[in-house]
Amino acid sequence: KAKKKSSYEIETLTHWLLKQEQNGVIDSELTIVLSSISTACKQIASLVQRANISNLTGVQGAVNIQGEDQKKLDVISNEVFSSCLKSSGRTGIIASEEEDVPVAVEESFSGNYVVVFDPLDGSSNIDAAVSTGSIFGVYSPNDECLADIGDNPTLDQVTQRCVVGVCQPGNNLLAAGYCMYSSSVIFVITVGEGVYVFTLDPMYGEFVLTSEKVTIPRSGKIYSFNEGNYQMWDDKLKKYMDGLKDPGTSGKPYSARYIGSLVGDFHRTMLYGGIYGYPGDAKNKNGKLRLLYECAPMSFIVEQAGGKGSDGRQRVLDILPTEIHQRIPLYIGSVEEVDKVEKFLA
Ligand code: AHM
Ligand code: MG
Repeated sequence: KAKKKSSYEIETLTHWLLKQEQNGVIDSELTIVLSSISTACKQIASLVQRANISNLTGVQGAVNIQGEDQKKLDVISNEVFSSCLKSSGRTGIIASEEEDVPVAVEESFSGNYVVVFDPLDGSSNIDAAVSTGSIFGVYSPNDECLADIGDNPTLDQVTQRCVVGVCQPGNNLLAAGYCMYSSSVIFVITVGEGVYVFTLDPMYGEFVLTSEKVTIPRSGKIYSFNEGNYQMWDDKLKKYMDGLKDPGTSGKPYSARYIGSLVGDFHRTMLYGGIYGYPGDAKNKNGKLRLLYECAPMSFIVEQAGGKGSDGRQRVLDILPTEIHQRIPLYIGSVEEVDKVEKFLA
């Protein structure tokens, strides 16, 4: 007979991670890396929540390597993430959307894991207190990463080794997740055995398990694209989009939902079904989203939930990055919806 669960019984993220370790799904080093990521997310959640009060809205005045204005909170969140990971002592290389190149964690603290992250995605929403998020992925070091480069390598050699270490296909991801800063703070994670959702309990200050083995509906009539770019799209894509708005025999067109924050738009898509897309267009052939920090981790998560992530032609997780800030078109969500757009684009 199954033991009745007490209504006071909760499962925290820390407990869940330890259970994964006990079951041999992750090792103790990865447990520490993931736990330090969750600490960074808690810290960013509180910074985001108080941004207007502590004067952390607005731009920093700097432009990142990708030519984008950095917000004050982009810069601070990057520091929070980096320092949590460095002090975990289990990370060897970290690569961030906000840094020019991946960095090797100093010898004295370093471990082996390679962590890629976008510390504050969708930060254009911050000043209006609309949802944002952090996205992360964790890889094992590849052979190139561990290659001997002598006792006194130059900074260039170290950087080069980091770049090669980070440029792995999403297929190699050991863990990926995101944290959404919204009406509640939601931490979503996969270690390759399904998708688990935790909610930050403001009373306990802990992430508490709220859904396990989440699955995305096979289809869903919600689309999430920035249609402002429509005129710059390829004709095939325009045709697909026009079709979604055609009520057809069912009498109901698809609904449009677009926050402009990948984490929020993705989270809704995973729960309700449908499709999120950021296509390439006449101006930006590969769209906007980054393979390493955004597309690959999200594709790992969606596949773990039974969905699909594609660049329109191939599976995102099969793409080998050739440069760290590489962008790709992204179509992600319910299997049938992603299949449908692929058919149009073929
Ligand atoms: P960011 O990493 O600079 O914040 O940009 C990524 C964001 C995504 O969260 C979102 O899906 C997309 O950019 C929105 O772009 P657009 O404003 O072009 O629709
Ligand atoms: Mg981003």
